[in-house]
Amino acid sequence: MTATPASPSSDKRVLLAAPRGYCAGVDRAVIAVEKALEQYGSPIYVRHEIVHNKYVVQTLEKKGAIFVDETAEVPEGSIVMFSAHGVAPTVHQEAAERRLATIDATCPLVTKVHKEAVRFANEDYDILLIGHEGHEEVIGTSGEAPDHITLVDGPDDVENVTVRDDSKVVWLSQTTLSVDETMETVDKLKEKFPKLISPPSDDICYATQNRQTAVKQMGAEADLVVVVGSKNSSNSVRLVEVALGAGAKDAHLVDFADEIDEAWLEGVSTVGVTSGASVPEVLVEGVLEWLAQRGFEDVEIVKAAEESITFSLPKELRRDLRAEAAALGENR
Ligand code: 0CJ
Ligand code: F3S
Repeated sequence: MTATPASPSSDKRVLLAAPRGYCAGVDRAVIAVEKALEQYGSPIYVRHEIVHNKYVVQTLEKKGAIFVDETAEVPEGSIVMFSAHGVAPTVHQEAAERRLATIDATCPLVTKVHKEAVRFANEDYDILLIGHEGHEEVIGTSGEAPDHITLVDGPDDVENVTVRDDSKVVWLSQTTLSVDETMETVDKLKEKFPKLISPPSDDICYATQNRQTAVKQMGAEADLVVVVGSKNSSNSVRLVEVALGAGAKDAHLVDFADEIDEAWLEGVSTVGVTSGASVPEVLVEGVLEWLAQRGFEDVEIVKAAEESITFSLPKELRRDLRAEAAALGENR
């Protein structure tokens, strides 16, 4: 009898980031659209993608949400919801002029930055807003104090920045930036404006920071990092950059498992997996299944932080849900 050699145990493994996926602001915004559809019926208009995720938008469209770019596209008298990224005050005015009922799903952590902008503008500071030009959140925050805010789009943009009075300058930022790149921008700004003051608390939110910390922890060990997220999702795109910066040999952003290229797996034994703050877990599960079918069945969690933060629903929605609950109680 000839002995069959034991098959070598697989060295293929997955490192799965924790935390990943939905943050408190996204969870609240997506539930707000679903609850609004239940409460008022379809259609509910949503100005801008509620969050930057293809699957979320497609799923809510099927349930009766209509996504528009501008408030002007919403029929007079309808309901419009504002996305998690926030809007400028002019958008609230336009909605009022069109007699629209509004539900504001702006993340409370974005609202916090808007309030900081208003406060520093009232004190006549020049505000250097670090962020990506054209991003919805930056447009909304800039709209709070357009005469006081100058956008700084990364370290290379610092040389172009001018201020009125360099003894009265503050920096603020978009919530979903790379922490390290933002600190590089701030250091350069401080060289140029030594009296520059910092925001009272972190503008880059807890969820952005934690997802970057987790991907950094796995980066050095990963031959490939798969980040689940959409191309227009700033925080998801940053995870790819952070993974590469932390030493991952390769990293890609995919919306769905079927976008993964088999060729990326050549010579790969460790695959890191994570997802942006706007990504439902079902999409990560799809990626894990796809990898398991190719021998990557072993999954180790790389845990960077515990998250327990939650936000209550937008106040307009809470008011109407409460009123309905009260009416139901009276009729019992
Ligand atoms: O701006 C936000 C309040 C973040 C929302 C969640 O992520 P996402 O992908 O919709 O938006 P970013 O492009 O800002 O990351
Ligand atoms: Fe808010 Fe941060 Fe999520 S700003 S929507 S908690 S990514």
